[in-house]
Amino acid sequence: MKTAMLASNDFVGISFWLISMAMLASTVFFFIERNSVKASWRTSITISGLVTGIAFVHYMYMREVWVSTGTSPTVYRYIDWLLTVPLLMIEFYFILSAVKKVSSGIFWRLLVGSLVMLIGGYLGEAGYINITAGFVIGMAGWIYILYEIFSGEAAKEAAKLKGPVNGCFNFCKWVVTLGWSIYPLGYLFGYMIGGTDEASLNIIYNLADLLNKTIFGLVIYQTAKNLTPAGK
Ligand SMILES: *C/C=C(C)/C=C/C=C(C)/C=C/C1=C(C)CCCC1(C)C
Repeated sequence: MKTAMLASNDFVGISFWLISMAMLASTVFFFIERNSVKASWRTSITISGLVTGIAFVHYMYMREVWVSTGTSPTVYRYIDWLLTVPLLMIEFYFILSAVKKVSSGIFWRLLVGSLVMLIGGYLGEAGYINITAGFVIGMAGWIYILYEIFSGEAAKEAAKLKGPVNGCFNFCKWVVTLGWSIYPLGYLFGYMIGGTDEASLNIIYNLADLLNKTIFGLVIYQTAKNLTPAGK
């Protein structure tokens, strides 16, 4: 039987602890640093802090579930995703609107696409709809947001920009493509074709979250900082 204390050989549990502290530290950092960047970038930094803050709270619960039961904290993960993923997606809108006027259609399409992706995945994982149907709906939502940032209006607006903002947009775009691909792969191997155990899946998800939430936010912060005049 498992105890409620972290065992020294429980590497999944240790990864939950490490990431929860990284999320806490990032949250404090983003909120404190928010005022050190130009006003037009502050919304983006606030959103980065909200993402890691929401993740921090969920990580506290997730690591508790893992350490005391040894099972995947799926419900907490999805609640976290439901809140943080749309926030991460609308960062693309705020990155663009920090430097130019862009249409709110970008904001709404990214928001709706990410919700379709998550609701499809959850309905499939929780057994409300067929597992494959959930995957297909989820993939459709993801492909839709990838379309928007690779070829849609957001992509066209970003292409007109040069320098650090364009670089930041592109970095974030590849995070959503490569870093995010880990989650549908986990769904595929975990529920549809088999091949992964819960322990490795959780370590992979935890490390992915570090890239997709913390490093994502740090790159936006770094860009904002670059564009803020010295001494501001
Ligand atoms: C911080 C948490 C993040 C960035 C979570 C992202 C989650 C996804 C990109 C999930 C995607 C899925 C699909 C594309 C299809 C199947 C179901 C999902 C929800 C696992």
